[in-house]
Amino acid sequence: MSRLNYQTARFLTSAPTLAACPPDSGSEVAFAGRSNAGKSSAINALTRQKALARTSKTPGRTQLINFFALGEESERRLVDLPGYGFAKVPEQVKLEWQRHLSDYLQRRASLRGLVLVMDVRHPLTEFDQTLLGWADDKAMPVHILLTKADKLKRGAAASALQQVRSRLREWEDLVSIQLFSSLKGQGIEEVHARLDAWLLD
Ligand SMILES: Nc1nc2c(ncn2[C@@H]2O[C@H](COP(=O)(O)OP(=O)(O)O)[C@@H](O)[C@H]2O)c(=O)[nH]1
Ligand SMILES: [Mg+2]
Repeated sequence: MSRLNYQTARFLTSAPTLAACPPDSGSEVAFAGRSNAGKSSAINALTRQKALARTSKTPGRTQLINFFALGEESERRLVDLPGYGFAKVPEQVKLEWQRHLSDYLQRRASLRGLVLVMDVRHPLTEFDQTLLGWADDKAMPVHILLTKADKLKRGAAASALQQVRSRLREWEDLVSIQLFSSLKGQGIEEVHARLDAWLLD
């Protein structure tokens, strides 16, 4: 059982830039990942809500930083960051989003940790690695979800996990990694435990 009740998550606000984010007090955990990796589905699974974070088959729709509050107060938050890595967007727009993302990660004082969502079949894209570099610069802990684990057989999923672990061995103080499936509800308790540790610290 998690200590915080993630089912109480509710939409708080959306912000296009760091300046428009809600007050930087309390604590929050941000979810990042390539478009279509399964980030919105993971947030919905973790909060046991069907449509809290919108899921879409069209990548790149979510361009805003979306804030969800746990419980009545707004002092503990989950944050859905804009997805990255989609093709159909002009380079200029991509760069702009990357700047907002980097601003947020570098400057947000209430940020306690980053959940990095990767498709277990396509882990560690170039921008995933860029993000890990930014997190490392700030000594920001990262918890990696290798999601869509249901798409692989058990042995293949386990070996994907081992491979990502070994590639990130030099960062093992800051980075933890697990398998996850929003579809099957696999790995939810493990994420809740990590979120509890960050948000209740
Ligand atoms: N099989 C399977 N499909 C998933 C899982 N998570 C997400 N998807 C699918 O992957 C697509 C992208 O998911 P979405 O959550 O919108 O990705 P986002 O762009 O990262 O927010 C959707 O069609 C989802 O239904 C999962 O754990 N298993
Ligand atoms: Mg999404």
